[in-house]
Amino acid sequence: MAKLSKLLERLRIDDDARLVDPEKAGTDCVISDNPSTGEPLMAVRLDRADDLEKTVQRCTAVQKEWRVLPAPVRGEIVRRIGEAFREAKDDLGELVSLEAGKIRAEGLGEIQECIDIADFSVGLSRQLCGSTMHSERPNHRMYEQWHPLGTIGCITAFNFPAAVWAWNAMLAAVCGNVTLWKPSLMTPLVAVACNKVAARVMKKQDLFKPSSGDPRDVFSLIIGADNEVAERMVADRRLPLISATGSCRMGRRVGQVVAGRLGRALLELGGNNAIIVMPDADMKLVERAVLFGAVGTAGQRCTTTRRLIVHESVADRLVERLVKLYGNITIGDPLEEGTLMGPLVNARGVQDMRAAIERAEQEGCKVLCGGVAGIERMKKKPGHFVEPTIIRVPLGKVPAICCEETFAPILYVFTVKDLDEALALQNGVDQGLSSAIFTDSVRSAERFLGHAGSDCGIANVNLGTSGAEIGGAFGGEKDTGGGRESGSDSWKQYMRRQTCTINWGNSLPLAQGIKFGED
Ligand code: UN1
Repeated sequence: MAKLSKLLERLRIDDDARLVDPEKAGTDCVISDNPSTGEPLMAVRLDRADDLEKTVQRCTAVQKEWRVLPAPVRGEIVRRIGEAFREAKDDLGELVSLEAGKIRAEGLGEIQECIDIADFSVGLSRQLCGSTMHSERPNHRMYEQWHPLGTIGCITAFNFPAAVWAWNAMLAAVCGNVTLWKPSLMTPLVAVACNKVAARVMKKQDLFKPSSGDPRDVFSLIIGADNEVAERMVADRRLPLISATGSCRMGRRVGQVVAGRLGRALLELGGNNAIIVMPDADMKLVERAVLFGAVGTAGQRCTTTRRLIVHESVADRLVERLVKLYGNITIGDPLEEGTLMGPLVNARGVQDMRAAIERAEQEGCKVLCGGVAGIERMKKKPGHFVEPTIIRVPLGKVPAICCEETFAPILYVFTVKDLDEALALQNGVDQGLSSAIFTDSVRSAERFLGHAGSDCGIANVNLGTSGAEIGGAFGGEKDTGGGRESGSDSWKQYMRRQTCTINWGNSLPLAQGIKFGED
């Protein structure tokens, strides 16, 4: 606890009015637990529907002024936020480890992702370009331009408690929008801390001084229960875009409600990502990629490798190697040097993992390591630890459980005869986020990348399914929701396109050569 108070002090959120001593917490609070110990870290006061209403009003007001600030000036402010994240990186990374259970390297990586997207957004602030077209009419000019949307509702999950907000908020900010962030109730402290980093910069800067309202409202935070806050946000017409990360079930609900009001939804939902291993693969690379992809973040990334689809000629040897490597993984305190796998986020995560393993066994699969026995062994430790698990699927079968996303370190191994079978298996699930093939054959790689290849939003050759850079557009197809966040031209989703035609002549010619009255 002393360690936590020091950390909160360094992050300068120790005196935040939202934070409450867990022992004094009432029903108006959510308790943030340390998944490594199962003990409360802190209680955080929940916002209610009327807080949401006031916040949306403040967002709407400040956005009216933020949108007319030149984009490069907005970029300069985002640059300073990126700098502030650089300064706070170690402490924020540690808080991510404490609250979400990620090992230190991954906690730091997450904050680096915030810094990277801030840098990307700074450059973007001078490149929000539209095209110019040639008009079919004489003395006419036609072009398109991009305007801000308004206030973006951003709903994030526990597993990337900082980065996914940053992907949305930094892009949204340079585009002239305000972001209203609703974080997961499992990671409210990271949200308070990240929000504070942005708020302090907004307060100190002298480039944006709105005549009404507070510049800090450009990055707004609402911490509340789903029925009280998220449901209302999703239905609120003042939020033209809802960007939501989470389960397919949650996304389906968000998508339907937002569509009902003809709003925009940017959905980043479940994955069921596979690595295909061909006989000509570099096995050293495969082993490393599988370890990071399947065991990293304790299997709690949406990009986690959940299925390994291996050519029959190399399957047994690879599985044997992996079982050996899994046996050497250090599981424990995420902040301790040498730990490779921290805990699952809560007891529910452990229950879900156990249930998935049991179902797999009922469906004829064989647990090669970890498993229910691993969960039992880990009960010796406090917190929500499990052992990473490899499960071999019987030949020619696709058990139903392997088609679901279980947010835990379970790797299902399939054996196939050729690339056709591998691709059919890989694409034969509802989710379509990330995919990878390991091969030294140009033909296999290109087939995997071709139109009849991987159906996922992300397709990698000789690298794993997780750990994408921010520069590319991030997201997936089918039940993954179709949204694209982060790099490339994802910014367009945060803006509205306007097609403009200017007549600088003395007559009014009509398009399609239509004659209407005189001229
Ligand atoms: C997520 O799990 O919601 O590609 C996002 C990755 C990370 C982002 C994951 N950069 O694994």
